[in-house]
Amino acid sequence: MTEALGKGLLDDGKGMTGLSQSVGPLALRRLSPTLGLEITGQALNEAVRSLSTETLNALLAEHGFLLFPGQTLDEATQAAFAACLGKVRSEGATPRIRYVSNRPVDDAVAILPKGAMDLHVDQCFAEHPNKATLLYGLEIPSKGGATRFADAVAAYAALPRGTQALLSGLDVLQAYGGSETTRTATLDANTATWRHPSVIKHPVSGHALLFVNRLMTRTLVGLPEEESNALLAELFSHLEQPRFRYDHQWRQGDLLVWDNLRLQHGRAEFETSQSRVLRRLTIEGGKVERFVQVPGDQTPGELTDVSQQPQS
Ligand SMILES: O=C(O)CCC(=O)C(=O)O
Repeated sequence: MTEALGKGLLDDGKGMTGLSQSVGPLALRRLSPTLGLEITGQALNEAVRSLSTETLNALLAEHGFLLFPGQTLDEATQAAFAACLGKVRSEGATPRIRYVSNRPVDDAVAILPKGAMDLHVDQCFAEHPNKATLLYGLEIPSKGGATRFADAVAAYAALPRGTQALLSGLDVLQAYGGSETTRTATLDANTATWRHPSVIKHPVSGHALLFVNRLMTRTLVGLPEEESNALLAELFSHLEQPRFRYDHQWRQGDLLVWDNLRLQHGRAEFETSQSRVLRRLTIEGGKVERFVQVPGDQTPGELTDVSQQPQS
C-alpha cells in the first residue's frame, strides 16, 4: 500500500533520474535513480496540508530521504512537521531538539560539533532505533560538511547468496562509545550496547537491510574475533561503495528528512572555522525484526563470498 502510493506519484516505469512531476502545487524531483526526492513549490506547513502523513511516510520509504529546500522554520514549525511523520522523541512533553553545531546556539544543547563522522544508524545501540531524522540547515560552511548516506537495502540485495545466508543466522553487537565520530579500537566502560539481528526487515517496505555500520557495529556475535573483524571490515567497504551512496551538500534553508533504517548516515569533513549549524529532531522507531530470507529471491553481488572460504 505505502510503496504503491510512493510509486504512484513519480513512477514513469523507467526509473529515470531527475524525473519531475507536479502534484497539485508541489513539484517533485528525483535526486538520483534510487535515493532522494526533492519537494518544492510550497512552504512546509502548506506542503503538509497537500501531502497526508500516509503519503509522506510512503515517499520516505520509497525514496530514502526527502529534501524540502528554501524553508524558513522556527523550532515549533519543524517540530509540528516532525509530528506528521510519527512520534517525535521528546523530553517529557517537549520535543527533543538538538543543534548539530560547532558553535553554541543560545542555551540549546549543541552536539557533534566537528569533523568527518563515520556512517551509522541513530540509536541502533538501543532496543528501538529511531525511525527517521530531520535536520534543518541554519548555517552552512562554504565547503564540505555534506551529510553522507548509504543505502542498506540496496547493499544487502547486492551481497552474494552465501553471505546473505551466513548473516541470516547472526546477530550483531551495536555500541556507541569511545569516540562520537569515528570507530575506535576500544569502548568506554559505560558504553550503551544492544544486540540485534545483522539483517533486519524494513518495517514499512518489508525489504531486507544490512544492519551493520562502521561507527557502531562492534562484533558479529558468535564468530571468532578475527573472523568477525574481517567480515565486518568487508561489509563496511561493501556498503560504502559509490553505487550505494549519496552525499547531500547543504544550502541554508534545506530541511532533510531521512529513513534511519534504510539509510545509514555520516558526515564529510568541513572547515571548522566556519559555522555549521543544523537543527535536529528525531522520530521514534519500534521493535527490530530479523529478516527471514526466502531462498532464491535475492540477486547475488560481488562481495567475496566468505561463507565459501576454507576455515583457517
Ligand atoms: O552532521 C551531520 O551531517 C550528521 C549528524 C548526525 O549524524 C546526526 O544528526 O545523527
